[in-house]
Amino acid sequence: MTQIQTEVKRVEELRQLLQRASYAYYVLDAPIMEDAVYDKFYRELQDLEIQYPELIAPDSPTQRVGERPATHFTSVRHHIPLYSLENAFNVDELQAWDQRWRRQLPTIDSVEYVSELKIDGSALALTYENGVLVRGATRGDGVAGEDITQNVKTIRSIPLRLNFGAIEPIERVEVRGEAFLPLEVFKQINEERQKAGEQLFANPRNAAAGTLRQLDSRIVAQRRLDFFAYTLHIPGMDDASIANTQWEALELLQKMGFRVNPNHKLCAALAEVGEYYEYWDTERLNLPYMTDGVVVKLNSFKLQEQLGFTQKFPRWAVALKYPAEEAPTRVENIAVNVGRTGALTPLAQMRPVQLAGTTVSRATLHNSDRIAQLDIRIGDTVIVRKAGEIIPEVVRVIKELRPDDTEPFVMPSYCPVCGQSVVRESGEAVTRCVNASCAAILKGSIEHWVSRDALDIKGVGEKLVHQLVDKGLVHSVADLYELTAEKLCTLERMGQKSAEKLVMAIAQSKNQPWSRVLYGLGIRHVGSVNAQLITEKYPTVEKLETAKQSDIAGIYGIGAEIAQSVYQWFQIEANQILIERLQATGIKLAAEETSLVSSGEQKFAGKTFVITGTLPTLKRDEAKALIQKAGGKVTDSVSKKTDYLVVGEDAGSKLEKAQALGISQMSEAQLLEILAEE
Ligand code: 0OX
Repeated sequence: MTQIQTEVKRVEELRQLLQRASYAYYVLDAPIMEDAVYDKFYRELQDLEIQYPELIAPDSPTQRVGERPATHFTSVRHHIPLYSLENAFNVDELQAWDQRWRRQLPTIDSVEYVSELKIDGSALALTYENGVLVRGATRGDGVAGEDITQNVKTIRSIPLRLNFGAIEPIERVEVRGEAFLPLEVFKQINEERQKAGEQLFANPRNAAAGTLRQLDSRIVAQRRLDFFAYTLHIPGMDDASIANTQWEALELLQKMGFRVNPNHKLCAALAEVGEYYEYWDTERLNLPYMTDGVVVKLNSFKLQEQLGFTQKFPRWAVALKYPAEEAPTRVENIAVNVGRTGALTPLAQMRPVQLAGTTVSRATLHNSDRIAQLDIRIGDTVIVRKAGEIIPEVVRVIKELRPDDTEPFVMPSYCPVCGQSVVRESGEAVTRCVNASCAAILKGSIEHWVSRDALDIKGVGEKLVHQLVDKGLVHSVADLYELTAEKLCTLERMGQKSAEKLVMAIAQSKNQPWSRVLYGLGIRHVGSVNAQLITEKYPTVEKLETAKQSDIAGIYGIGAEIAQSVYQWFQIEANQILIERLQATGIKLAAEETSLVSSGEQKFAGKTFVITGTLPTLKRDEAKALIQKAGGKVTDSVSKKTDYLVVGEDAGSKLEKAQALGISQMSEAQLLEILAEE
């Protein structure tokens, strides 16, 4: 075997191995390989693909990491339309559906039904050609959706290549299913968004749909979307008897490598469907994902075919929905909270009401636009919903029950905490207090500074922060470092020992890395991930303070909005003074280790690179610096000594020369991916 033949074989071997390991992990939930072992094989495959870019295939496990942002999604017509489902809201309506289809086929007596949980996510249509995923599309209007293939490829439980082990290879396979965000991931995303001062997703469905429509698939890759398959279309499936029933189709989907929700049930009579519905009404609250009903399908494909479709729905299926978790209650007051970013958030204080097993007495009203849109007033009877079973919100007002003397809500013109005028910038929904010394903003920013992902100061909680601010002991986070045990002892219920412990904990936080400090400053849009990206590029505060906005925006993963926010923060004099004070306390405002290479390993040691053409996000100097940080050398001209050519747009003679010399090429995305790998 020649060298290249051996490498081709190895690439194929590695892909199969990684594919099997990934399937075991993400679909079967039964890992067969240690993470470190997986990573080693993954790296080996990646290295081979860098060396032989011609071997990169669309179904390679390395293709799941996302690509550089798309400018838009193209519209694609579905090969087979995606129908929606008719709804039934109780067992009577389920029976009505059953009678309706029976009228059309009066000779049919007993039938089998398949009951499936109705996953509350976003429907996807996947196309496989010769076993390889070639397209992933959103539902859209059912006839045409958006091509989101790059995003779909980042979902680990969606196979990039079908396992045809069980059946004959098929030219084209269409699979439909539901992409969803596990509740835990949803919660985590919202926590991060809250910390970064960004608008929260109302529920996991919106978060999943929003994620799928992200133009930057690298962000999608981080969001850990999951997928349950439920429909299999194979042209000619009926006569080839690949599957004759929905039950068999679900089995086949599983064999092909898809994750199928394990809670489906074959029911011999409608009464069994009813029992299934009752059972899951409460049981579903223990599942790690959202469900909003049961989908009931006639099992036989022959019957499905005979019944066909109405304009909108299949006649052979129905969604038996659970009642939405909504309840009426009365708004007793509308309070206005001020958060650490100064944002004024109206909050409905309501007569307590039971919702999804918990008592709800407060609901966010988001902002004044939302209140105006719904016209919520004190005294109104409203419908509250526990969106995503997590954040209660007001859905609508029952105007018929409005008392006579109500007034429309008006957002205060002054901050309810400090009394200073508030501002609402044009185009923004949020009204803000911009008084840097507002006690609410101060309390919020100190709570953020001491929080787990920031300076992580144990023992300093919300209550203590309030006491410190109210007593005038702390006017800025820098003041924390001037607290003494004596000063702390003046607080209610604070003993000498606890006070000393606190002073120690605060002092220890000076050892936290620069990235945490930057995150702790609470700059809008700078969550902990962004803070890391920024501090990798700007290893000292001096460099960041003097950076141009456009340079910050050029950081991989950081957009214009974040860059503007960072840039503006450092222009404010009070913030510059804060930085000086922090510097004086000995807090780390510089990175100790400045490498993007997290393990500190010199990935490109001994390798020579040439960069050609315009790279999509990095400037030439930035790419050079990254390569050098990883131990690589960057030269200007291509020669036999060049190991890799990093290729951008409009590459000219260097590319030709590299091709002639058989030198490996890589894109900016590949370069960054290798550098970012643990
Ligand atoms: C779900 C779900 C949605 C088949 C023909 C019309 C609806 N959200 O979990 N749809 C379907 O089936 C299609 N099944 C499901 N389980």
